[in-house]
Amino acid sequence: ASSAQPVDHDVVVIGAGFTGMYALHTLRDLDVVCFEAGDGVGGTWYWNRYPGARVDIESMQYSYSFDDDLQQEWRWPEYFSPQADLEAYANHVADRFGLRERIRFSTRVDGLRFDEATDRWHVSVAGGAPVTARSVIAATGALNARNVPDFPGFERYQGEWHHTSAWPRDGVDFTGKRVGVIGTGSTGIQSIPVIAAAADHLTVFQRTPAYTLPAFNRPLDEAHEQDWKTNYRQRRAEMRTNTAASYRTSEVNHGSVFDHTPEQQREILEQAWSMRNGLLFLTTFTDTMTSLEANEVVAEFIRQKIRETVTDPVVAERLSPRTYPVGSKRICMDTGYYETFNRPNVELVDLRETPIVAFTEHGIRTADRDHDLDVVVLATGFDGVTGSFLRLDVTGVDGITLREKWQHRATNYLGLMVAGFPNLFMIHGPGSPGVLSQMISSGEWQVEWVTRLIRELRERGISRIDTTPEAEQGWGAEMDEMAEHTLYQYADSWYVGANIPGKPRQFMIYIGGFDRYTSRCEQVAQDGYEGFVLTPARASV
Ligand code: NA7
Repeated sequence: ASSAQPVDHDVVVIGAGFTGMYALHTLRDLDVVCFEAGDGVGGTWYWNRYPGARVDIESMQYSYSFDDDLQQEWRWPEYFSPQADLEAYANHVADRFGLRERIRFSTRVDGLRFDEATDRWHVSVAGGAPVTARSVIAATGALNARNVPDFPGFERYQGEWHHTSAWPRDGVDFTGKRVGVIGTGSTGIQSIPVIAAAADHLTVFQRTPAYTLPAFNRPLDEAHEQDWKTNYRQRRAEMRTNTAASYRTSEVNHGSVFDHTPEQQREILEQAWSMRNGLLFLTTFTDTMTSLEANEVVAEFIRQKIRETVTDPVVAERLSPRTYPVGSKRICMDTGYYETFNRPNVELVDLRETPIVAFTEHGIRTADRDHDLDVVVLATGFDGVTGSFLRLDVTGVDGITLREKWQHRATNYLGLMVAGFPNLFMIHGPGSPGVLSQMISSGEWQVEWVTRLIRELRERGISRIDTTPEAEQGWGAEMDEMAEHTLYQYADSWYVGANIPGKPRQFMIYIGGFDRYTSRCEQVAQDGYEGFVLTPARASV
């Protein structure tokens, strides 16, 4: 064969994280190749190896459900797994199901172009030969494109710096060092206590305080493990039919906040506080995420906890979120976060009072003074939900790029496809429940829906599936309608793209619940893929 002719595959999977690996497994009888930018599997749990990185959903449920032997045999050492255990699990799955030979590691996809003559995607990769494929599954992750803010003078800084999602494999030695952490989202909140314990001095640069709950992490006890293993079948089934694809360990729905006296509210919230589940904490009362007054009761409960924990009242007040409802930014789960601010070597800088003016050669200059720092840690998050897809540099029908198409809004249908980009399926993309669900289970579900469709198209001789602008409009209206009735729109979070300068503001996540989402998608499939246009393959010449 001529070397100019790219090798053709049935499917290209982009990303060997949890959903990409499952797509490979599900399509094991087809010709599938997976491109992975990292040199190992695990995706989010490969990249985010910063100190204290840990999942905030219990591991017995934040794991694959597709293979009963796997879930019976695998042992999670801790209730909430640290990054290393999740990465080890990903490696075990890759070996156990023979996925590795179809993954090309250290290979970043840097271009996708749809060829309308052949109904195939041309996939180009950095430093490698391009390939073609009928379908592409972009399993690139909702939190993958890292955000390195454009700080004035950043290039002048002579010290060491790391973004938390590009952490050196061998770690960073903080001994005897003056360290600065910028960012107090989930990542900052997990890393700050660990860095504080290792560093000589830690300065935390906080722009917006977060609401965080104690994780109460501990080694997984055998009784709890056995309880799960005995009941896995039924619990997994239950998870597939609830709002967050996650298992409720106890009855948490107590009606409206205002059905209760202040004493009762406090008692119920105390119980929910110790439940170790942030997503479910927000559903303790039915109106926490729909009424500002109800939300304030829950928010004030957390502020009271901060005041009880942090000894300096000025610091406690700075740590207390007041500008947005609890839950409208991702709620965090921490291990000793507020306690860390009682340490003598930890200092909190409130960037609302004293903003960062610039980086200097030796550190960070805020409005009031210079902070000399040996190491700066950027816990500044991601260009969430859309960033990883845009980075692929996608060109669809009529030469329209995804960047152009999404300039004003990340339109899509069912969170799975974008009109004008046929045969390209997104997992955890905008319009899907993604980060408001337990993502391994909701990812499994999306992969199953997509791979079933890919098979069906093959059997029916369909070479092209696309959605329509009308279908996108309908889905967009449905998304907006649902978001309007919630408090999520009130925070400048990555949920709405507000953390990235110039990004269009839009609530990107399907908020109607995982259960409603899955029944909508099932209905669409049953109705012969309503909202999609299926084109049969042209007779070959
Ligand atoms: P997040 O939650 O987006 O947090 C990023 C943090 O960095 C947040 O506190 C930001 O403050 C701060 N930030 C971002 N840019 C700047 C600049 N320019 N100056 C100062 N501070 C800044 O990212 P994470 O990695 O913590 O968590 C991402 C998700 O991973 C999380 O939600 C979980 O689902 C898992 P801001 O709030 O924007 O004022």
